[in-house]
Amino acid sequence: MKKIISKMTILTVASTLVFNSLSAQKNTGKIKFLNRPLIKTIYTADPSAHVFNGKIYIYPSHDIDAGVPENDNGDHFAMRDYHILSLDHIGGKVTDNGVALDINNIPWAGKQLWAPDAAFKNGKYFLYFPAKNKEGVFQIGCATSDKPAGPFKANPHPIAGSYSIDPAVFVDDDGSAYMYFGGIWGGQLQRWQTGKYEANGSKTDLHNDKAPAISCRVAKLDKSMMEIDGKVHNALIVDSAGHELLGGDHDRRFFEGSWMHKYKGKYYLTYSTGDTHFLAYAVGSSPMGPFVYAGHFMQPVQGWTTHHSIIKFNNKWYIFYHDTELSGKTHLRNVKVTELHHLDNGKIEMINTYTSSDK
Ligand code: FUB
Repeated sequence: MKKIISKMTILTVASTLVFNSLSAQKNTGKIKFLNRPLIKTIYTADPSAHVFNGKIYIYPSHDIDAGVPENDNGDHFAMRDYHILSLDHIGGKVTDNGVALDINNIPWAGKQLWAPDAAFKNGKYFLYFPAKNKEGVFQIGCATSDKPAGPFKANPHPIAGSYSIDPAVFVDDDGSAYMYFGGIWGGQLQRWQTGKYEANGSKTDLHNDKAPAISCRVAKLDKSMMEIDGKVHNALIVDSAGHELLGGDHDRRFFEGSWMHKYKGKYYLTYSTGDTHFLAYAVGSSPMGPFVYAGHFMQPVQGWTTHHSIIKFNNKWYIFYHDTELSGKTHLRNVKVTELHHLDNGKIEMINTYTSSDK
């Protein structure tokens, strides 16, 4: 127990030091944010971006101050609806397309509409979203529309076999669709280790240092795009020797917020390391994994952690992410975008979301 507490203390102190040093640098005017918020009229987070009909659509969480006290489980992230943003090109005007889906119109959902994603197939748009059901257990729902910005109509039940949070749907070149999902701690993934929800299961999975880290889940979607086809698998992240990353490997292990993109025939699984605040990536030859850990590609942002997506638009790659520039509060975030660079050796260039004003 002592060991756990001291480890947590070290982690907390380390992240506080990073945060404080960034704040100090900001206060002295030495560094600036690399990018400005894409929209300032509402708080937005967890931006899942897609290119539909030549336009960029962003499917974010819509952060609100719901008056729920902050706690360890993230109950203060009490979002109630989704707004979809759109823009014609990077740097162009960002449109808030209004409410696309409200929690009152999701029959099974109780609370907390967290990070969504979207996909398009056979003339239909699909919105995938996590919410706590009426029993307080996160599951993933699907809603459909004939327009990319909605409004979306929710299916009456969550996707059978889905659980936890942060769905990211990837449609491969052959039309096969895969859903990556899961997040530990407040996202409850650690409570699904037996295949059933263990209400009294581990709170975080941050203390099983010697066991393989709980990994992101991946499942193939069926032709309807609204159901899982077959089994849910672990998207294994291994080191260069083929060993699964361990729970105590906080700098590299999966925590939440996965995304998939394909580059030069390889599958790049990108994700947040959570309590150590990095974005990391692992590369595989199949969308189901395993994925070999390849490094970090984004430094910590202002806020507790970030959540991202990656798209190719007009032959350039972009990453959408969030920080807390507008509010300074962890639950009131704002989405941003910056260019992402793939290097010739298959690596992704590191992004620092702060920039020196001297540059
Ligand atoms: O927005 C709520 C949660 O915070 C998301 O589901 C996580 O990825 C984190 O960004």
